[in-house]
Amino acid sequence: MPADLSPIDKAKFAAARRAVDLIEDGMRVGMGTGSTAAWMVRCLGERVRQEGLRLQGVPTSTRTADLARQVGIDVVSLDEAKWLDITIDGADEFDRELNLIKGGGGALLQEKIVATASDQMVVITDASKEVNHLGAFPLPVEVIPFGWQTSRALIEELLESMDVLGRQTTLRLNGSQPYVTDEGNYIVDLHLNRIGNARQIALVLNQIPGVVENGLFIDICDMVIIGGSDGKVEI
Ligand code: ABF
Repeated sequence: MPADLSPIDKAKFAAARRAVDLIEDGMRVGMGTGSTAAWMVRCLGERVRQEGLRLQGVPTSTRTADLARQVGIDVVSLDEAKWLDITIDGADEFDRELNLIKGGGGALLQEKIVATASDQMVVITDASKEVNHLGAFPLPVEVIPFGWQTSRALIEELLESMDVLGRQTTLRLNGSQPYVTDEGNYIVDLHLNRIGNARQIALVLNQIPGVVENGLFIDICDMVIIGGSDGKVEI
C-alpha cells in the first residue's frame, strides 16, 4: 500500500487491490471511473508491468483511458473487445441486493454499457457507500442537450407518481455551464432521498424522450468488495 494515504484512500486501495487479484492472463477487462476505480487501474498496471500480464482494457471514460495508457495497460474499445470477462468499477451507493446508484462521476452511460457487456461486474468501495435503501445519493440521469428542460419537466412529472420521498431535480454544472459527459450530454440529478421501487424507476425513466440512461444499476453487479482503512476487505 502506498504510504501516507488517508483512511478513506486506504479503504479504496484495499478493495481495488483485492479486485485486481481476480484478473487472469488474457482477460478482457472493463475499467470503471472514479477515485476507487483509479486505484484499480494503477494496481492493474503494476501487475502488467511486473508479471507481464496480457490484457485488453476497455475504459469507461476518457479519464480512465488516459490513466490506463499511462500505467501500461493495452486500451481497446468495447467494439474491439466485443465482450468482457470482468468489469471492475466504483459506485456511489449499494444495497444488500447489490443494486447500485452510479454516475456521481459523470460516466454512467459508458459504465452501464461496459458493465452489461461483462460476464462479471465487481464493485469496489469503502463501507460508507452501503445503504438500506438507495436514494440518499442523488440519482444521475443523462439527457441529450436538445430540449433538456422538457426532459427534466417530464422527469419531474413522472416522479409525482413514483414511490420516492424527494422530487427536486438539478442540472449538473461545471462552473456556471452545464456539465457535459463524454457523449456530449447533460446530467440531471434527482434528489429522491429514498427510492421505494428502484427497478420500476430505472425502467420508466428510460422511457422519457431525451433520457439516454439513468444511474440505477439493477441486477448488474455480481460482487461488492468493501475495503477497510486497516487494509482488510469484506466480500
Ligand atoms: C464511478 O465513480 C461512478 O459511477 C461513481 O459515481 C463514482 C464513485 O467514485 P469514487 O470511487 O471516487 O467514490 O464509479
